[in-house]
Amino acid sequence: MRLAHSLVPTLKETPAEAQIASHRLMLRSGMIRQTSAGIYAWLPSGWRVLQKITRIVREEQDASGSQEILMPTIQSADLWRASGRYDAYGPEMLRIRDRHDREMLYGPTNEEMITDIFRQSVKSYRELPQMLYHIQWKFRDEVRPRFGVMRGREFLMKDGYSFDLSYEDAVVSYRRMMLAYMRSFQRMGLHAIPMQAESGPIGGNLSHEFIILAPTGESAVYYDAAFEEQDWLKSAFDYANPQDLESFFTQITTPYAATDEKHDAADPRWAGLAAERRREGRGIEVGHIFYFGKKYSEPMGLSIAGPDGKPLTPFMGSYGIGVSRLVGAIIEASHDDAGIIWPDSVAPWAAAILNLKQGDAACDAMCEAAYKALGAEALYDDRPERAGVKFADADLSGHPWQIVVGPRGAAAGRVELKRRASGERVELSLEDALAHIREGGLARAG
Ligand code: P5A
Repeated sequence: MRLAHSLVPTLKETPAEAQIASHRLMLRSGMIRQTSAGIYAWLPSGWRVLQKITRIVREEQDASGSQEILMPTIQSADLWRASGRYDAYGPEMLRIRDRHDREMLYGPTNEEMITDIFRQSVKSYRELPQMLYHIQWKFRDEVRPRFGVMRGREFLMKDGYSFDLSYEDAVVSYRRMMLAYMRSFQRMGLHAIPMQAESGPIGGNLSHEFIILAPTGESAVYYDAAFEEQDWLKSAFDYANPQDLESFFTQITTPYAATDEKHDAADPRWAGLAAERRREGRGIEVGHIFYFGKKYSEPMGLSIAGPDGKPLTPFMGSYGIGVSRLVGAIIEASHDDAGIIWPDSVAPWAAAILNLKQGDAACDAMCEAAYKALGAEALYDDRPERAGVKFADADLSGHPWQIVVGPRGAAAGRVELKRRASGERVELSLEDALAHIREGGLARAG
């Protein structure tokens, strides 16, 4: 993308309303703009990050065997009456009336809707197990929307739902999702910890939150130091193998980790832990999974024919990832005083090309060549701005690589390549710079 004619409205000043780094940096780097309290428009760079996160989530969901669908944002109140949650959900639900005075709502989650779709179409035990997901906007009229996209009113969620014939099978589905979640977060450069959690308004008795440690996180958390040391994904686990899933689940849930609502100082795994291995901190909840058995399938009359012809009520679970919240969480985990430091996998563009002297024939030619070679993964800063402004904006926006083209270097056929994360810079030919970006490291530069 050429920056001169793009909507990337960076700000020099720190917006007064932003209390935490990610919110500040998202506003300052022009990723989002608030349109109402807790409701945001995603501008080009923010939207690109959101799409990259979405793509990772989708790839891991598909790999785990979950089927992608798309359900509407608007739901009928009747569905929620059938499950008994319509009144229980309270003022967080945005209730709407259509022109026929029918009660509708903007979905805060989709357990009822998916159960309804399932009960209309699935009739036999032979069709189970199944797992379905969608990536769709949700609305929760939060009392205190804050921290930008971290606690918005409208936000993007990946929500998945599992249907199984028995409790044992449902546990396998739950573990499969836990593995898919850990792989997704790892690909985004995040270190997530699955913690025993309360199930709240979703219900059920087995629940884990996926927490990214950050001092600005909203949840207080307690965990074993093992989570700072071990790479739980170092062995290969196969989604299709229940023993693999069990072994993964056992390894990752054996050390103690709990959010404050579930924290139990008397739990032997905590009480018996050496003081220097106990960790207390704060974290951001980027995902939450639930097993709730027949909580929705029973009251909503989801019944299928079992092997003996008798009706059978499926055991269900639901699985959520805060896709838009992740944008903020990744920034909380990866920034410095100058701005964002994007992990390569979710950066809006792999590289920024900084033309330090717009109009200089050698600079322009070299920048155009770089832009052509990198295609959609490049942001070309072709604005008629001073070099200092371009440097500051590139650091603020966090592009993993910067290709800096100045008149002296360009005349000699050289560019400067900067790695945002380490600050390392080297001068080399454009070809070598492009090769380093493609190979993903300055380490091999020589
Ligand atoms: C699981 C999927 C559910 O809603 N039903 C379908 C279950 N779980 S949850 O924990 O309530 O939400 C899932 C994830 O969504 C993110 N999230 C939010 N993100 C931004 N702003 C909000 N107001 C917000 N509320 C929830 C969290 O990451 C949460 O883990």
